[in-house]
Amino acid sequence: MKVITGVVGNDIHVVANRLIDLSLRARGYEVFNLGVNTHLEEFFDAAVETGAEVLMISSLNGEAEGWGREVKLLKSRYRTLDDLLMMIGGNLVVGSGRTEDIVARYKNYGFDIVCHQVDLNTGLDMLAELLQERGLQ
Ligand code: B12
Repeated sequence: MKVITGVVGNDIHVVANRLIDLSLRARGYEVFNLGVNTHLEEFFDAAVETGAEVLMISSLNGEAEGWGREVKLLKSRYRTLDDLLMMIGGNLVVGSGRTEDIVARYKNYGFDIVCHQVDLNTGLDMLAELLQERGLQ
């Protein structure tokens, strides 16, 4: 199972990105890590190029809030990405907010799994569960 990962926008927090890379590999995924400072289009380009099944985005400084709004529009330009499982985690707003509201907002942007301030292993368990539900693992 191929996974694209990276940190969206002008976000340089790299530690979680390294942990995500290592943890995904330890769980047997094939990882394409785009690193920090990655723009949304670059994630979709990489998904097309690699044929990845999962896109796992991090945002630590919270700026994903701004990028999130563009997900549906951008994704609709890539006809081959209809089945791409979209996941996002980290600190998903600047400042604070109610987790239920934040999760609902990002689901509306088009993400299948939203992990606002959820630890990595819990998030990876959620991914495994959804892949199993969809008969992909
Ligand atoms: C180290 C650090 C920095 C370093 C980064 C060094 C580097 N190259 O990585 C420096 C000093 C450069 C920095 C800069 C800034 N930072 Co900073 N930084 C931190 C700090 C102290 C630790 C981050 C870290 O590495 N944690 C360790 C990792 C392992 O934990 P984590 O990042 O939380 O990730 C865990 C989970 O979130 C989860 N996770 C992450 N991504 C994903 C994705 C998925 C799919 C899943 C399931 C889980 C998941 O997994 C990880 C392990 O469980 C945090 C505060 C904190 N205590 O968290 C602030 C923090 C992230 N920074 C913050 C801010 C605001 C900034 C600056 C904007 C400050 C400024 N005014 O300049 C700049 C941003 C610059 C930029 N362009 O992005 C804020 C963000 C606030 C927000 N979202 O509202 C924080 C939360 C501090 C705060 N409380 O205000 N920062």
